[in-house]
This record gives sequence, C-alpha cells and structure tokens, in this order.
Amino acid sequence: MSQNLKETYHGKKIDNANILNVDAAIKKLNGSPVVIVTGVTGQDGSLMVDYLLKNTNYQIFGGVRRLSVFNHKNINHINDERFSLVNFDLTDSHTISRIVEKLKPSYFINFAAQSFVGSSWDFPRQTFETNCLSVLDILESIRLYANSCRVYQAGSSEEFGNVSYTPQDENHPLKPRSPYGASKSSARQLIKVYRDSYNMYAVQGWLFNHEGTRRGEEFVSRKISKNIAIIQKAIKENLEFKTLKLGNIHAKRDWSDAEDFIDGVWRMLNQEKYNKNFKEIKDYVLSSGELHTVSEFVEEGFKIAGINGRWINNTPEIPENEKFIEEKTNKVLVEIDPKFYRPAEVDLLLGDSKSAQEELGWKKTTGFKDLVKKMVENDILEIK
Ligand code: F7E
Repeated sequence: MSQNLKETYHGKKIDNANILNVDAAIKKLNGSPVVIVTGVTGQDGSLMVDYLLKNTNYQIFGGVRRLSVFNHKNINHINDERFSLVNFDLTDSHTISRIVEKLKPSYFINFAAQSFVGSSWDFPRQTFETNCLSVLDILESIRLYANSCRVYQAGSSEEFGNVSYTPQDENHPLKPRSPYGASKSSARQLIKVYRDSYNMYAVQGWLFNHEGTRRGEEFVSRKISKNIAIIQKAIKENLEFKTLKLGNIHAKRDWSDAEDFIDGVWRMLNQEKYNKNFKEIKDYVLSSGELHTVSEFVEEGFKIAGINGRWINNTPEIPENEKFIEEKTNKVLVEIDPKFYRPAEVDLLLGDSKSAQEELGWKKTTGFKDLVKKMVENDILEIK
C-alpha cells in the first residue's frame, strides 16, 4: 500500500474533498475563539496545532495548499473535532482575505513559507512572494476584517546573516546573506510598520535553527540523522551503502528542539503587560545558546548509532577532501559534495535568548546532545 493511501484525518482518508473551502469552514464555526495556523503540514505548524489542542480550548483551522500528492505525515495523528484543514495558499491574496473576513480569527500564526535557504537562490522571486508579499496580504486582511487578531510571523536568525557580534540578540542589525534571509527581514519591516501604524498586535520572533523528528529531510540535521540510520542498518546487515554527502560542514549553528520554540511563540503572542498599547510589543530571539558545527552533529549522531568514526584530510586548502570514516573498517561514511555549497554562506549563528527568558519566562528543555539523540533514535526506529 502506498504511503498516500495510509493517510487519515479524523479517521478518514485525507483527500482534497475533506480539506474545507472557506464556505465549508464557516459552517464548522462553534463559537470558540478561532486560531488560523498556516503551514500545518510542516514541522512548526504541526507542533503548534498539537500545542494549541493541548493547552487551549480554541478552534483551529490549519491552512494547507492544494496538492494532488499528500504530504500530511506530520498531522496524521490528529483526531480532534476542534481541528479542521482549510484550503490556503500564501500566494493567493483573495483566499487570505476571505478566510480572515469570514473566520474572524483571534490569532493568525503564519508558519507557511519557502523555508529552505538553499533553494532561495534557485527561486528568489517565489521565495520573496511567499515569505514577504504574502505577509503584506495577511496584515492588510487583518487590518480590514479582524483588527484585534494577534499575528505571529515566523522570523529567522538568517536575518542576522553576516553577523556583527556574537551572540546575536534583538538589537543585532539585519544583514541577510540569502534571498531567504532578505525575504524574512523584509517581512519583519512590514510587521513592525503595521504594528506602529495601526496599533496591531503583530510579532515576529527571531527563531534560530530548530529541529526534531518532524523536520524535513533536506535540512542538514534530518539529512544527517536519516542517513545515519540507513548506514547503521546497512552495516548491521553487512550490506553496501551510499556515503552521506554534505556541503559546508564547518558552518556553526545554534540548534534547538522545535518543541521548545512553540511554547516561546505562544508566549510572544500573549504578552499582556502592554494593555492595548500594542506599538510597544516586542519581538524576541529564541535560541539554545549552544554552538556546534555541522561536523559535530555528524560525530554526535554516529556516536549515538554506536558507530565509531573520525574525520580525515582536514585541510583548509582543499575542504572537498575531508571525509568521515569508520574507525574499524576505514569505510567512508561521509564525504563532501560541493553541490551542497551555497553561493553565500552564513558561517556562524549563535543566539542570546536572555530577554525571552527574563521577560516571557521562556526556557529551553532540550540541549544539543539530547536533540541529536532524539532524532537519530527516531530515524533508526523509522528505518526498521
Ligand atoms: O543548513 C550547512 C548549510 O539547511 C544548516 C531553516 O529552518 O534555519 C534553517 O536554515 C547549515 C548551513 O538550515 C549541508 O550550508 C552543510 O550552513 O539545515 P540547513 P539553515 O540554512 O540554517 C533557519 C533559522 C531558517 O529560518 C530556515 O528556514 O548546514 N550544510 N551541508 C548543509 N545544509 C543542507 N541543507 N544540506 C547539506 O547537505
């Protein structure tokens, strides 16, 4: 049976017929406050829905794009009448305004995006339209039809880009290095302009890299954990395997558990001390404050899988020659493929989340080693 046929939603097979259009969504309204979450098939959107179902009584509409092939793995487990899927496309301003006008949300949480930095050079215009112009449409619709709605726009540490100081906090200048970073920092300006101009409750967190078992497989953390699981299985069964191919393994990132950030986002959306003076509302950095290279993620991951390995040929002159080999057999486990290099790299991102901790009461619960462990162990189970 194919993966698609196994997909269920409220116990039924997911197909486009049970993803509501706006008129059908209106009939579902039950009088509770409405939260619209976009990007619910992705990591953050699906975690947000889980969080809201657990911690609020609100009615949640998850925005999904119409596709003929389904990608609903991250929401298959949800079986709750308070959650409905609604047709939504960030590039269609008519749909955005109709949804906001008719559903009159109390919260609009925008996690939908072209979120892969690497692809933003291949699709710069689509990235900008999806990540920035759509935010303008969301803000305009909310201003016109639901102006007390609280808006969260997913911001990114990629906005800091070519960093001026470390660690980066809320005062760090925006210096993006990719069309993705530029699109997110432009969206930030719009959020602030609407907040200042119309006293709207609109916030945009600076979220540093955040990962987990629902992470898409092209992001480096999941690519590593998935491939380690595949390689471990092959080694155990004495089979041939493909080496894991990576780009810049010396990039340094501040990786967190995505689940920790969802709580921080909800706290950003519920800052009560401003008493309707929403122009004063603040955006916050969320980060773990731990810095690691991609190569350290690789080392830690293989260690968890019980495979002893080490890097060889570590010379700055020819970085392409670097390899991670199995200690016992000298078999190559990881090698460099320049295909994964980016036209401009962000070498280091390390966040300072002191303000979120002190002012929002937010704190992380999972550190780097536990995060890698959780991801690798999950992928080992999935591969079985
Ligand atoms: O890359 C390097 C790559 O694609 C991390 C998104 O959620 O976080 C994410 O953006 C680092 C980069 O994430 C491979 O060059 C090496 O330096 O996992 P990533 P990202 O670009 O940091 C920010 C905060 C967001 O907002 C984004 O939406 O790893 N790297 N080798 C590689 N990266 C990938 N993807 N694949 C490689 O083979």
